[in-house]
Amino acid sequence: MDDCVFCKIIKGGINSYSLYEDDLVKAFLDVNPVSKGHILVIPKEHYENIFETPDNVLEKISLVCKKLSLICRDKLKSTGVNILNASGKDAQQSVFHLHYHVVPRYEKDGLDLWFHQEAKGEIDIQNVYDILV
Ligand code: DGP
Repeated sequence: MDDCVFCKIIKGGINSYSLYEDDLVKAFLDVNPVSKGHILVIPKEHYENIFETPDNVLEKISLVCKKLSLICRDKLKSTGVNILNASGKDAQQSVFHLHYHVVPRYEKDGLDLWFHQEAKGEIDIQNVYDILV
């Protein structure tokens, strides 16, 4: 993918603060950090989103997210972590190469990455369940 910024990072065409790399996965600091130690974990192959990504790659990404969360806890003294993925334009994905955000959290860090909207009362949970199973 010639125009993909993360493929360029993988190929070395764009510099990054690389923290981890193996045959499947690379991790580096996000260029626009929302917290101290905000990291992106990506597959080396170009997969657009979670729907396209093979299971073994997702498994590896998950393990790398944990490994880096522990490093942030130990070295940056973070006291929590949010691990976030946006898959699809309607989920607010902006770079269309799969990536997981590892966002270390700190006491009273002022960040708010959680749901606060009212539950949508019009959603019929039984009906949704019946469709899904
Ligand atoms: P998302 O909205 O989930 O698709 O997040 C994309 C993230 O990618 C955003 O936090 C900024 C980061 N990003 C975009 N371009 C670059 C880049 O060239 N280098 C690095 N390190 N991060 C980038």
